[in-house]
Amino acid sequence: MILRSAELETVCGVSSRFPDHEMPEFAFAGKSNVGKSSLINTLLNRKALARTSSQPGKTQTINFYNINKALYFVDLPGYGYAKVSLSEKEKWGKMIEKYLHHSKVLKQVFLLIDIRHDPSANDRQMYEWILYQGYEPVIIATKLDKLNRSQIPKQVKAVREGLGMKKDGLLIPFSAVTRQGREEIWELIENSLAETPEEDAAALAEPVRETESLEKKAEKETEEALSGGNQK
Ligand SMILES: Nc1nc2c(ncn2[C@@H]2O[C@H](COP(=O)(O)OP(=O)(O)O)[C@@H](O)[C@H]2O)c(=O)[nH]1
Ligand SMILES: [Mg+2]
Repeated sequence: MILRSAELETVCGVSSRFPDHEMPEFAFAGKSNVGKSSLINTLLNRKALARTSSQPGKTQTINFYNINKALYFVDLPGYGYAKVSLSEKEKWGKMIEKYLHHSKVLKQVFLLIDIRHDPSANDRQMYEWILYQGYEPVIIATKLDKLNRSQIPKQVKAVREGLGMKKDGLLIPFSAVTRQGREEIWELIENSLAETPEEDAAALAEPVRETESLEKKAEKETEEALSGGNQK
């Protein structure tokens, strides 16, 4: 992907309407402080487009980043921050649910899990939720640089098992520090984008065939009418 532009285009609060556009969306979910903003910045080669924070749980918004005027990254609100009230927690839940349920252009959901820790109850709930909405989440195991090489396989296993992932479920270890995993994530996004025109083509093929057959029918009727007329 050649990055030509990236900008934060829309910030949605609880009662905001989500933007209405036809471009494919890729959403990022995960508990606050897991490294969502850092991942988005790394993918976009930007230092601080998505604000990283030392104050987790502050942003309870859904942020839409327009990339190349062709696709969107959607930064979902971080969950699981202990210091927010129950009503705040309900708010993020409703927002995420509303988004997952309503987006018609959402292509892929990435769920971020800190590779150092076993998934929490909130992580599992989020994973199930994404599945329930009909999406197969790709897991990004963040902060890979914080582990020794020898610890990685064990932690990957812990994340997989903790979430109850399917055997063929995708997990990409990632580090915003070393940028490991960046190419793999872009590859997934690009593959997903490449599928779009085919789907569109398939959707378009139907009416085209119909039009053709209608035209043929009209021709045939005209011919019949004409030949009938000649016979008289
Ligand atoms: N070592 C390391 N630190 C990271 C990584 N990703 C994020 N962080 C740090 O973790 C904190 C939270 O990151 P942020 O991207 O704001 O998380 P968010 O709340 O999920 O958006 C910040 O201090 C980041 O610098 C990573 O891959 N490696
Ligand atoms: Mg963030």
